[in-house]
Amino acid sequence: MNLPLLLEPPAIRLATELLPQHTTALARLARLSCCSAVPVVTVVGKFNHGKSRLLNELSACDAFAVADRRQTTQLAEITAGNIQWLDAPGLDADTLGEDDALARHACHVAADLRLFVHSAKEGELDHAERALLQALAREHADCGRPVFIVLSQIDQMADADALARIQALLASQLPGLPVFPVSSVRHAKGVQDGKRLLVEASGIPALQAAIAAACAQIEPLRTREFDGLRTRLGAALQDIVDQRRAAVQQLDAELATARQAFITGLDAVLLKAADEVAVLQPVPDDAPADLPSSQFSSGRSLRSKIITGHLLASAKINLSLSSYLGAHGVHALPPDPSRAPTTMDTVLVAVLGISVKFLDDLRRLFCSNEGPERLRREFLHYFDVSQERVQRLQQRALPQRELERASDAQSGLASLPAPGSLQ
Ligand SMILES: Nc1nc2c(ncn2[C@@H]2O[C@H](COP(=O)(O)OP(=O)(O)OP(=O)(O)O)[C@@H](O)[C@H]2O)c(=O)[nH]1
Ligand SMILES: [Mg+2]
Repeated sequence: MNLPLLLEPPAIRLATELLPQHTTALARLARLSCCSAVPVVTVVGKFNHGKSRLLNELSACDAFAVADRRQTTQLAEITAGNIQWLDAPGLDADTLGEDDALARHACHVAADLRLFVHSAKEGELDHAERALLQALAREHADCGRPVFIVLSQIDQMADADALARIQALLASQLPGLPVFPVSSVRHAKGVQDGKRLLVEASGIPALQAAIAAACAQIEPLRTREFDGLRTRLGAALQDIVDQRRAAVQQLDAELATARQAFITGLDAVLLKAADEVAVLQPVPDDAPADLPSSQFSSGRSLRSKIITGHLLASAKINLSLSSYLGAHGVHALPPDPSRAPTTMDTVLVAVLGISVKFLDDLRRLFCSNEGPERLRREFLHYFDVSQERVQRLQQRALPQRELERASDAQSGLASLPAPGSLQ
């Protein structure tokens, strides 16, 4: 049997992209949402510790291959006694290949009840076993999914004391998980020879009774696990929503502050320009500039002085406005394919140039109510569409998008069908 190809609900796919560290928990949640009524019991543990043989005894079918070497390398399953029994490939600390992925899927995603098998004759758990068992124990503590420790091959122990020692060791290493000492060999022999006491002494009936009790509770167990997982994963998505919302709010605040600072500074520049224009004198009509200087020297020089004053004021205003705009990232008009690139200087000269010759225009532009209002509106628009500003808005789009995706995933998880509702 290979990994089952289940169609994942879109919310699970989305949540997995956002929470890759919770891929297995999300796969389990999806599985719980559409699982069949039959409870799934999986054996896991190191190879050669007697998992397949134990399943043969528990299921009363000789369906699983047993050998004195690394045997099970694919998932094997049968349904017997209204239980789906899954035989996972033995874990091997030395190989982290596909077998381990299959074993992990079988015990973390597919199983309702996990039997962690450890051969009593091996003594203490090794590092890989401890890590696996701790992961299983965490899942049990978080969401109530049961884990039984099965101490297998107890007939191989020298005496009862040796068995008691290893049992006590396991209980101290993993308090809270039930430990079942069993011997599949004794059980098989007891059944074959009709020896009830040997069957009892094999520990298998006690394990079967505990499995049956857990399976009788499968619906509330699955519901509890489903609710627990959904709450935990929903909280992880909420963290993303909160973080991205804070990032978006921070960027919004920065954008608003920068815009307000631009407006305030621009108003100051426009006010200063208004002051410059306010003191300019009108060009006198009675002193034409083109008459010979000998006759009208005083009038001509006054007129040209006034015009020069207008030009200077205009150039000064132009300079202060363009350097203010440049300092705020408004260097050019936004690109428009229909016309040649337009720099801000060109615009300023165009806007202010017309007015240079006519003081009335200059005054309308800077000293009226509407003129500065129009300039403010136009320059603010150029500020809003300037390259730097647009780039900052794009930076905001990324957390905003993630925020929306996390909210979508949250509502998707909230509307997943509960276990049993699709049967
Ligand atoms: N003495 C004794 N031998 C056992 C017992 N259970 C299993 N064995 C033997 O241990 C060896 C391995 O058993 P398997 O059930 O194939 O072990 P496994 O854990 O499934 O191994 P992999 O499939 O390789 O992961 C076989 O030779 C079994 O006959 C037991 O309770 N007592
Ligand atoms: Mg096996």
